[in-house]
Amino acid sequence: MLPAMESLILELHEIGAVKFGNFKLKSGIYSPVYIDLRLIVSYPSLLSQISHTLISSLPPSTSFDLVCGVPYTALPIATVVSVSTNIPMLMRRKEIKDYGTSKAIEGVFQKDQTCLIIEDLVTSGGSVLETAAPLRAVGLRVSDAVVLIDRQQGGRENLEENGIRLHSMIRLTDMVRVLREKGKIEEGVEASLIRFLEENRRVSVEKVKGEDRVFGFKERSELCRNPMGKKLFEVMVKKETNLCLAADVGTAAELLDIADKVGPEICMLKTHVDILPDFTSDFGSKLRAIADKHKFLIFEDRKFADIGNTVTMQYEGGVFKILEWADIINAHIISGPGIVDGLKLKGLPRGKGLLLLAEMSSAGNLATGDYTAAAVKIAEAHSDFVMGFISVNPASWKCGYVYPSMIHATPGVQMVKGGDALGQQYNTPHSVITERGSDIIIVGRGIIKAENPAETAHEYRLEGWKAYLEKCSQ
Ligand code: 5BU
Repeated sequence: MLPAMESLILELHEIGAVKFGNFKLKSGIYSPVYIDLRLIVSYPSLLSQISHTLISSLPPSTSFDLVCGVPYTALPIATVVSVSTNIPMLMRRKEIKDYGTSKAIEGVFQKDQTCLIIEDLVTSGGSVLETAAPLRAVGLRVSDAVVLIDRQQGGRENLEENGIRLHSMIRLTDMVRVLREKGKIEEGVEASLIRFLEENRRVSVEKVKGEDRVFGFKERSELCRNPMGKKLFEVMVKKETNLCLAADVGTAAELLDIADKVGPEICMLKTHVDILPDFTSDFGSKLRAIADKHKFLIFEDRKFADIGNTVTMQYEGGVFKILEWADIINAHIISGPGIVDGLKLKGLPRGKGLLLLAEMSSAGNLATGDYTAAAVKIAEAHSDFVMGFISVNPASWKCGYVYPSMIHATPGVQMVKGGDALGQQYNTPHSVITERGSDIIIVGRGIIKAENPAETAHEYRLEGWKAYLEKCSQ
């Protein structure tokens, strides 16, 4: 260990930032060590020393355009780093109170810039993730975090799983060893700390993963870069519905009729325009008028799958001219990210949004595991146009953190779990929203085959919204 690091540890102990005893932590467990780095603001030369050492302890290959401290304790550290390196800083708001005007991230930045997160102390890594989420949601890249003290309780692993490398200046075990060597603590204290770390090796990953649950639709709309995603969240909040009708009826006339009847209950209406035998070129404008009347968005479930150049023509041209009337479309990622570039070329200038098929509801489908993770990667790289996913069980995704700005819409929903004769699999609204972690229920035959579709849609709407509120209150 460098002498400078040793003197830093001694100084932290000296000012009482590191205490030994038996302390009850927030999680309820007892720890033999307690670290409170809020004190460092009272010791300017120590603060300056910490900030300089933090930056110089980073591997030379780490490059970044901006720094952001995790509120609150790391804010002064980040400020000193910013001033001394002349690298601009951003601030993350801890609470967004006024959703209309407040921003989650304060400061000047451009999409795709890289932001280094600065933190004082890492236990589970949850606070770093809470700061990484809104940074990533506004289009910044977050791949590294630097911390003064790593408590070695799983933070490094949890962050790694979420695509963030943790660089720590001081590990708790090294700190305690130095203090013991310098005669500041007894041998027994070091031994009890090592025992404590062995027994509490990994602080709840579940909690870290569940951190995004605190974001409600309102706050998530603030984080959206895609204008249609933002609008969908706003419609959901305003109308208090997360129901999408899959309007798979026999004719265009029937579709317009059911759209008008069910319109007040839904946030989105999903079409398969190529199944309508009486489609005419005024279909789009007629459906648009109904959508405007009842304030829902139109989602054409076209499932584009070709190369970028072809999908631009399929989106804009042909008989259906989907670009003219659909607010939202979806696409497979089987052909690679070029499909998103192609659709974006036409859709983004007109404020449209894209859902990527990360999963499917049918039995035996191949959109699983690495395929799903690849969809998430592509979506995050195009978060100006991709507003979310067709998902089935996002709570089970192994790819780690997914931007809270991304909306999950799930087909295969009926009041009773089951399936049809052709491989469709149904889950209930409650399970889809709470256990499976989705946002929107997409219901087709459960509503259109009902005796009274409008009444049944109302029931689905209540079920879906109740489940959303339940999830928020957890
Ligand atoms: P249902 O009648 O609720 O089973 O209709 C489901 C609708 O969702 C239907 O239009 C399908 O084309 C659509 N769907 C789906 O069921 N599963 C998927 O994985 C995708 C879309 Br993507």
